Amino acid sequence: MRIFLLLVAAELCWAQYNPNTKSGRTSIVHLFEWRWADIALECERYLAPNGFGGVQISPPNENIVITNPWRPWWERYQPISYKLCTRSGNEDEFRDMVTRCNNVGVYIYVDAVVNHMCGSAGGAGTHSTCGSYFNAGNEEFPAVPYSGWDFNDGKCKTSNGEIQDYNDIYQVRDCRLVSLLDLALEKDYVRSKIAEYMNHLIGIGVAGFRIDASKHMWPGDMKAFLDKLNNLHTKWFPEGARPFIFQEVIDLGGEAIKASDYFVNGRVTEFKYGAKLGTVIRRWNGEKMTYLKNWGEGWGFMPSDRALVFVDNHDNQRGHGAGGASILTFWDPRLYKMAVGFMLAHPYGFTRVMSSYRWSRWFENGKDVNDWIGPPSNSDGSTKTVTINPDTTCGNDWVCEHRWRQIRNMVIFRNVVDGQAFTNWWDNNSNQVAFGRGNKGFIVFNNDDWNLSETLQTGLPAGTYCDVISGQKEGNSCTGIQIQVNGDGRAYFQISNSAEDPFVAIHVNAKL
Ligand code: QV4
Ligand code: CA
Repeated sequence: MRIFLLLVAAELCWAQYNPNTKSGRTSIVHLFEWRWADIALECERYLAPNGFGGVQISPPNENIVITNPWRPWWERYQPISYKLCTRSGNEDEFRDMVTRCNNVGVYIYVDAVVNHMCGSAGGAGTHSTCGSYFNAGNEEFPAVPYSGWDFNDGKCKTSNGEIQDYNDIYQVRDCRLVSLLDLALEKDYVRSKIAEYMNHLIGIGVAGFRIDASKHMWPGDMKAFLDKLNNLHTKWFPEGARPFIFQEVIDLGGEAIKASDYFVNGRVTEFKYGAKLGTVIRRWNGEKMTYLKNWGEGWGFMPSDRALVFVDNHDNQRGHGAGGASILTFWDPRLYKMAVGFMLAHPYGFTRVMSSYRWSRWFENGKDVNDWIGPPSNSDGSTKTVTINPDTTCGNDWVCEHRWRQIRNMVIFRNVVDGQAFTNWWDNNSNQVAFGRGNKGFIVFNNDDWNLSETLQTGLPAGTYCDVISGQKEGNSCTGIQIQVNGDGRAYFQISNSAEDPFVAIHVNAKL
């Protein structure tokens, strides 16, 4: 009995920090702006067979339609109601996606935009993705319904009602973020409406939430609506399972609001991770890969079991949000693959892979003036489907980083080494480094301007392994480089600094 109670207690403690992914699946992918119908197919044809644990989706609730500029991606961060009706699809398509993904063990994580509704200059009318009437000037959203009483106007003390100073925690929580009408989350009515929306999603079968703009909500107000959430659907999840919560709080240090203020509610996005890793891989500011030896808490990051980590996200890959110029994205594919490879090999944090679309960047004075461009779309504004080319890459300008061989194979690597210690670190005091994960996997990087040629202790059993970066194991052979691990666990590695991908990764499931 006592042991049983202890187990129950352990389970409950883990609660909202537990991603709820199927055992042995350790990463999720953000399918930014994808249609629900395409996500359902992707779960079945690609994500499940390749060991992805879940999908972060774009906000599923009704949003304002913006035509100047033409249908920017960011219109989806301006809610009009909690009806499931967007460019990604309607409620039927949403339900079909959740059911089909869940049935193959790939779970859905919803981007919940609950700090605010649309911008103050949003106008009045039915220019919304489901045609619901609203009046931004009067703060009327009858499809929820919210009215003027449900917003923070009285509470905000700045001259124009906007956040002006990020060091004033009252402004950041009670004033408007870029004019977005700020909900009065201290009201039980507002909390209940938000919980009702989230419980509707839980009832359909989602596994958790990214909570947008968490920095702009009081942790206690968030706790109040999170405490109203139901347990997950028992068709797919264990009895008593709690929704996974990860809060978007950008804390690069130096602000009054800290990521740790939010640990009570769930995990938090660790924005230092991608900003620093980009700096190291780019070798800016005298950084070198040798310094990654104590990556993680050693770099001043939050505790690993509170962190949601990523190399780039939908904001900072186009200059929104935070992180700055160091952020690596698909636009720098060679360095990007190394960064994502490092992230997926390293035990720190719960990992999210980004999957983007291409847009025509246009820099003026160092800023991309096309950072607003929405997903690949038809002339009527509808989002284009994700087509799949014969070589498994995506068409219609969908980048599908998660389908790049190097990234997909590292998602599998992370699953294989799950739970194994960080071991056998080696470095050349510059930008050649290597490390293992117990006796399951080993990875070697050469980010220097000269060749790497080393015999290293891998910790792996003797045998012939397929490098999963230059190729992989197919049948009983390797499509890329082979690595011979000797009886003493040592293996010889040779990586040219001009290799297409200057890193090598081996694991026990890719052994001949
Ligand atoms: C503009 C001016 C205002 C002015 C207003 C008048 O900036 O000062 O009062 O016009 O109409 C868009 C426009 C923005 C515009 C605003 C309101 O870009 O110029 O205001 O709409 O019309 C995304 C985009 C934003 C976009 C927003 C809403 O990034 O550019 O604003 O969606 O459409 C901080 C936060 C963090 C946030 C990050 C971007 O702490 O929480 O900024 N990140 C999340 C999301 C992000 C999203 C939001 C929050 C808002 O990841 O994608 O913003 O939901 O760091
Ligand atoms: Ca707020």
